[in-house]
Amino acid sequence: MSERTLVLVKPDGVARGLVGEVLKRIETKGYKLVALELRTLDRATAESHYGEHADKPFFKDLVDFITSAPLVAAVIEGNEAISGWRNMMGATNPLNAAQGTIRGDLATEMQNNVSHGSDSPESAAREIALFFPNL
Ligand code: IDP
Ligand code: MG
Repeated sequence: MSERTLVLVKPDGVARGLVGEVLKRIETKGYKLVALELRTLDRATAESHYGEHADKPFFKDLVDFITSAPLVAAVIEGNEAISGWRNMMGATNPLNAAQGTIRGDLATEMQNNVSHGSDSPESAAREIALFFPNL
């Protein structure tokens, strides 16, 4: 079933020049880009985006990180895009992410793991509306 999901190339990925690498994987896989923007997040948007983690010990550092520099936000569309993109990213901790995945190939640290993807249809709808309210 065709669905949409939110993709972020996080500030570490943008700073390291990995936007092209990530977008190339998305396009080569066969997903369609339906929105794409370079943006520096404000704190309120970041705290809303990561609201499910508000009580975690890493929350403040995570919000500091995600607002620290520009990121790339995108919406991609395709068959089973939510789980498909999660599979392409690999495990949250790059040390556990398989080779061949974005985090497995391109990252070494849990926080600075290059990319984000929505984890369910509900979070995809919420996150897409947060980043691209006009979509
Ligand atoms: P996900 O990005 O794979 O969905 P989540 O558990 O939703 O993983 O965590 C959101 C983001 O918060 C992660 O991608 C990572 O950047 C950061 N994060 C998660 N757990 C930790 C941790 O234990 N220490 C530091 N940062 C973390
Ligand atoms: Mg998550």
